[in-house]
Amino acid sequence: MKLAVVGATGMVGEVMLKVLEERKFPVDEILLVASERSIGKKLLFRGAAVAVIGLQQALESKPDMALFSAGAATSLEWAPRFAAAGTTVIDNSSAWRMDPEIKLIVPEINASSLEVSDKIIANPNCSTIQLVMVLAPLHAKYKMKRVVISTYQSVSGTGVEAVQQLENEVSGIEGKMAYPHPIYKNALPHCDIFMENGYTKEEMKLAREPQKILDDRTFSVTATAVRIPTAGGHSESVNIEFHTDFDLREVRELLSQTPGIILQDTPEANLYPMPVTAHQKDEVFVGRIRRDESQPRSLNLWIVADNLRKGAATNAVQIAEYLLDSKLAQPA
Ligand code: A2P
Ligand code: 11C
Repeated sequence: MKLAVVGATGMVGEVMLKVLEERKFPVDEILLVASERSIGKKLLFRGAAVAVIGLQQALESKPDMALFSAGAATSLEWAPRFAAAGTTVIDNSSAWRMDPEIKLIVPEINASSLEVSDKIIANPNCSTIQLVMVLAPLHAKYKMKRVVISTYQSVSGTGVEAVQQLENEVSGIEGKMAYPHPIYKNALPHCDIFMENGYTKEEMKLAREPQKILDDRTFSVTATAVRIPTAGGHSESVNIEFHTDFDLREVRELLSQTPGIILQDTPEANLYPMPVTAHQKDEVFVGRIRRDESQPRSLNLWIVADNLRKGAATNAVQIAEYLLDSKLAQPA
């Protein structure tokens, strides 16, 4: 297996390498790819120093699979070139997610829709992945009508410059600003860019991606996405209205039995999901499960996950594992 990691020097790329190692993904040769300015830089993979190469050199090496996390512009330009060369691309950018020809995959939910002909596969947005992991089993049982979500997203979702801005502000150092305002001691109702309809791009990803992943347009999602001064881990307050009524014990039972989900719902012992406890974990944590007493058949809950892991790197590696296990992508 010849595997390329495009964006290997980035925040998600670094976690991808760690996750590939941890999960013992069967790599015979790894190609670490980044921008021109990083060519020749050495990164560690499984204890060995590997030199970073450029996209053209990686393409000429014809990897069997490529995990892309180098931004939408790089993916738009280069993913089709790799796909044409026979590489199966798993793309973590927003470039292909809503393309009707491209599948948007959370392995626990819809990996079985994948076929050999899928040469570009999209990894959903981080805040979408943790949301749909919890929505999927509930939707299958009670059928959702409407979801209202507010997010509390960490600075690591924005990238290195935002992490640096928070660290600078905590230490009282003046530096480059990744956000238009201070983030320390603050909350910005502003994740990604504003669209013409007054929503942010992040809010529109949350509104649209779940329907594609669950292959159902009969429910609707509305979102407010907020950036908060946490280093890593996104949190979400979610209100779901169902068509069918539920039993709270049954909801807890269902979620606790769903692979990839950990139920943390013992409020009397102060046990509920938090970014600090979800950090470096691959699972999605859910708690604060309670009936919405303001209207029938409605539920409130709280979801937390490590946005760089299940929200990005782990989900991408799980797709690669599925492709290998089901022989949809094989070493040449
Ligand atoms: P580089 O480190 O050389 O800039 P992050 O999302 O953390 O900012 O990381 C982005 C990743 O995408 C980095 O590995 C970065 O490489 C890579 N990248 C950015 N632009 C390009 C490009 N034009 N070609 C290849 N890799 C790119
Ligand atoms: C954030 N969700 O936290 C973003 C990061 O579309 O892949 C990931 C952006 C994307 O701001």
